[in-house]
Amino acid sequence: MIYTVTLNTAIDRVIYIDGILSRKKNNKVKRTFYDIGGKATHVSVVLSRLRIPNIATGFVGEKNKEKLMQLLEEKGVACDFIAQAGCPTRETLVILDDAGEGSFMITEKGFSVHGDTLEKLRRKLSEKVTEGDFAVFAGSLPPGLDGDQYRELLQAAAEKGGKLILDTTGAQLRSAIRLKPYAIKPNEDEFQELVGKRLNTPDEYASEIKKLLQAGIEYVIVTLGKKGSLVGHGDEVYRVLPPKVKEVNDTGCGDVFVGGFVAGLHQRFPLEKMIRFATALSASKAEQPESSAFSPERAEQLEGEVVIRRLPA
Ligand code: TA6
Repeated sequence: MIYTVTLNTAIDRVIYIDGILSRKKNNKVKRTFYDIGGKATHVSVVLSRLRIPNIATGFVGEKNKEKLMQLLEEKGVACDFIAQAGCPTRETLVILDDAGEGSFMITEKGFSVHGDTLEKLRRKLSEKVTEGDFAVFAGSLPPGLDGDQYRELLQAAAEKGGKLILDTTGAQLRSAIRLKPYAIKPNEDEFQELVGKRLNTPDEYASEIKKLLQAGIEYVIVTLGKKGSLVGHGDEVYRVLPPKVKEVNDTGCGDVFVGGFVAGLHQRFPLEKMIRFATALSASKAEQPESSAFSPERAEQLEGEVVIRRLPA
């Protein structure tokens, strides 16, 4: 089974502005709608669409829980969240305008998780995640959850042989590294923060990625936004260039990449196929207006346009 764990779930409110978003002006809304927010939930959306069994878990605020559950249900996601009474799930504003330069994402902090809520999730992960399972932890931590508590949750998911796939940042990524996760997916800033230095060339990235591979992490993936990614596995690091697409909404592209990667692992794709699949799926996401939408059919057309080069060149 694949478990996706979103500790700070969200409901995205996507707002399309007529014209260019400007200060000191009445910016008119062209179109607005709600979508699934929170990063690991998006991984579940990808897996569910591809008919790969998975369970989305994590924390939700009881107050507006039904709204998020309904959105997830519409996308066929099986949910098993821990709800905390008296709290709302946070809302994320995703604002797009006609500039075509990407979204503005404005996130709330989310609700503070109580000790008993945390313990319920720890126990669930400890009981459910077993040998051969994947546990995908993605997104920010809610307020009140510290690095040690985060590590306890990871340990609970890994104690019976569950493989950890992490899309996280800062101190929690640093402390999680000690648990030798199966895969990590920082973006370029997060990766530079992790290794504690500025990296200027793909070869400089490759040499730091190799150190982490040698330390026992199976896959080290550094996403570079529109510029693609760097993928390290075994003794090799690859520079991956994505296909060119007309970007409509970039929010969630990284999440869809992780979804494609996990789907590839589940289907035991060879590395090159897995990279092409995840990259093309993520590119197909950028063409869609919603946060959680993508197109497997379009991805199939785009796979051949993904360029993969071994590093150092
Ligand atoms: O990657 C997009 C997204 O998953 C949005 O749907 C949004 O809710 C946000 O990221 C949450 O990110 P955070 O890092 O705050 O957990």
